[in-house]
Amino acid sequence: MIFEVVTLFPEMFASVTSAGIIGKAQEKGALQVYLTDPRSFSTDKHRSVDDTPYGGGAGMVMRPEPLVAAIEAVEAARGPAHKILLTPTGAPLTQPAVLRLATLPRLMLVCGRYEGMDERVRGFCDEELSIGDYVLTGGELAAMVIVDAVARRLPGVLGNADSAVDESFEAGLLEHPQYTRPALYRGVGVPEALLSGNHGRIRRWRRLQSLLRTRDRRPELFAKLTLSDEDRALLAGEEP
Ligand code: 21W
Repeated sequence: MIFEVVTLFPEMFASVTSAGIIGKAQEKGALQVYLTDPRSFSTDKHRSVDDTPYGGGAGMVMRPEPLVAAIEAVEAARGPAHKILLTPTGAPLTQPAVLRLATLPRLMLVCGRYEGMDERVRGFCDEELSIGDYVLTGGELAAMVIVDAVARRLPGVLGNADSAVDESFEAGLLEHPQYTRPALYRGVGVPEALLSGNHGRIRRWRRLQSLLRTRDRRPELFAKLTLSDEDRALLAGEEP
């Protein structure tokens, strides 16, 4: 997978590209991240990338020309990409969207700064994504979230032990609780089922914990689940 990031702050991406699992995956050749600064495509003498908004008001708006020139130069140099505009008004990122993006050969992540970007840039992108309902200072952290979430779904990025871990989240459930040693920590023990050595009992305990957590903490996810007969029996056994 090739990630193309268009950003005024390419140095922000060092943390993603040089550290941890994603850094390793890049060294192994499982993914590549190219960074392109639209400021290099600004043609005025001050290399400006923003301007005041038509109609007035506070703040600055990113000019369309340097951004679109950067998008076009990236595709001319390395080939067509699926182009994602990062914007607070985009569709919220979900794990199904992450899985869909992980099937594509080349993703372009177009980041804005200032108070937003000229509306006409939208027409040059294939979709618009947000990472949630809170306000960031730019699209860079959102782009890094997408690189991280998509990269860990690529073959050869995670070890086999890790790759099954989010199956329950991808099935619309929250994870069950986990414990490691010591068996007694500051007066708090480990649930007896996990110490039982009975694999069937452990699996049922974990399934029930996932169901209960989802029901209590994320009722909107729980409402979307199709419960199996076993799920209903587990929940019925739990409740008086
Ligand atoms: C913050 C851009 C506020 C635009 C009238 C019209 C990308 C982001 C961003 C930013 C505004 C994402 C205005 C979750 C985010 C991002 C910077 C609004 C004022 N007035 N996901 N527009 N949250 N944020 N501009 O902030 O670019 S994905």
